[in-house]
Amino acid sequence: MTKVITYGTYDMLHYGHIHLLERAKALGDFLIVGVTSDDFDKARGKINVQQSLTERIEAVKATGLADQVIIEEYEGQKIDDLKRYDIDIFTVGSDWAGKFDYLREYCRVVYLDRTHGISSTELRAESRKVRIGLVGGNEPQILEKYYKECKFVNGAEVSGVCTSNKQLLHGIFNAAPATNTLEELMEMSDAFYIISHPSEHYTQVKKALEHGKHVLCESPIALRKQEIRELYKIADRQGLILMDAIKTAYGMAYNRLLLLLKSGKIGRIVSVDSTCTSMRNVDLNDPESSGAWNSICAWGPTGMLPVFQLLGTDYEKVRLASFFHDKACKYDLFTKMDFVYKKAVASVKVGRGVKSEGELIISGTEGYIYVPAPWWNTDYFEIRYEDPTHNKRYFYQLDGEGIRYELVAFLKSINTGRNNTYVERKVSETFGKVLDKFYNGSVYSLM
Ligand code: C2G
Repeated sequence: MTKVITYGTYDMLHYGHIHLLERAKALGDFLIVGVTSDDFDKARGKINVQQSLTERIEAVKATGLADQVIIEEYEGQKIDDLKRYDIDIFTVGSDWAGKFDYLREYCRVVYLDRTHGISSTELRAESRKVRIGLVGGNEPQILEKYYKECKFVNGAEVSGVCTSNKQLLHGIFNAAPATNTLEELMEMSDAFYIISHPSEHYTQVKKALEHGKHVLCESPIALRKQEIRELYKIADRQGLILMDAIKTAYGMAYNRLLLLLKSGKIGRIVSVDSTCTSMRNVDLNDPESSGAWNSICAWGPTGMLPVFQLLGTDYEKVRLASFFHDKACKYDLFTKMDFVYKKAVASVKVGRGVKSEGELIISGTEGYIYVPAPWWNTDYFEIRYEDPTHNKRYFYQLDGEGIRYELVAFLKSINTGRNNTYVERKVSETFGKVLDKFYNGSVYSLM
């Protein structure tokens, strides 16, 4: 009996795939089809896959051509499979010609002609593009990153840019039309990514939603809990997607870390300590009028994210202490937030004018998690125990700092009408609760 194996994603299965499977089947007596797992696709840079693994497997099975379906989960698995299933022929489309010659050591390798004129990429692109308007303030770097990352996301198209920093428009965004106001951008866009100064978020997000546009807004989406609630209400009423943009929430390492912790890897969680600081783009002589974000807005949501996602949002008490730039107590160069829960504590240190080690430590009754600086941008973490021989290191892929996955989630939400955000609404509202306290002046001042 001649055993044949072939692999693929088989997203939105089309006649190119079927034609390949038919010829693969004809090469022997028994055909095994390896369908790539979602994680493996992400790791090899395929982030735009529309269907879930189960849907893709079902589609392959429905062709009636596969005698067995397996899942391809890791780099190098093909060699394992060839041995494990005693394969005679490995085959794949000619778009991979030469790439799998290293498998000749184990079996025959056949490249079959790729069918012209059809591909999953084209099928995905055919569904209507979402035109995203980018709205920025005075801090250009992040806006520029989103502009670049949009290019990697199937179905996203930058419609235009509006920012108060005019110089920026000429350097970076020469390919996208520039406008002066959000209103001008409204007509050309289906959705917005907003990273203007936090004091402008509420008005801009509200305006966009009222005009029927979906919004991905850099967190915090407003400075008051009530305002945040109101914005979500408008989005619900209008049937629109409103999402907090926190790229960290979409990183694979961060997500795996949450899952590991929830499965009890370090026992009961007793303390979460996170620190986020940066000095870039802050004119320390006059941070307010230079349009820089203060510490609690720039880093607060990211810093609080693991606290609320691990310990919940029902803390008993929070105490804030800030080191302010001036007596007006508006621009905090540094803030420390201490949360007390019924059965745990947390501390978050954020700084845009004070520097510290940007690490995340989660302490439990059996061990702790250590995420080295900059933890919010990580592809790696460690679980450490009293007995170091039990320590474990975890490595993951991080493309585009998580922004890419965030945009994919935003688009998926828009296309399916179901919010796929990784930042729960409760978490988003609780950022507002802490900000209320800060802006009400309930802060211990370190001046
Ligand atoms: N294919 C084809 N003609 C097309 C499109 C795809 O013959 N018009 C073939 C591909 O060459 C591949 C199979 O159909 O053999 C599945 O294609 P994809 O789903 O795009 O999967 P791919 O990314 O090529 O994965 O480990 C993964 C495999 O190496 C291939």
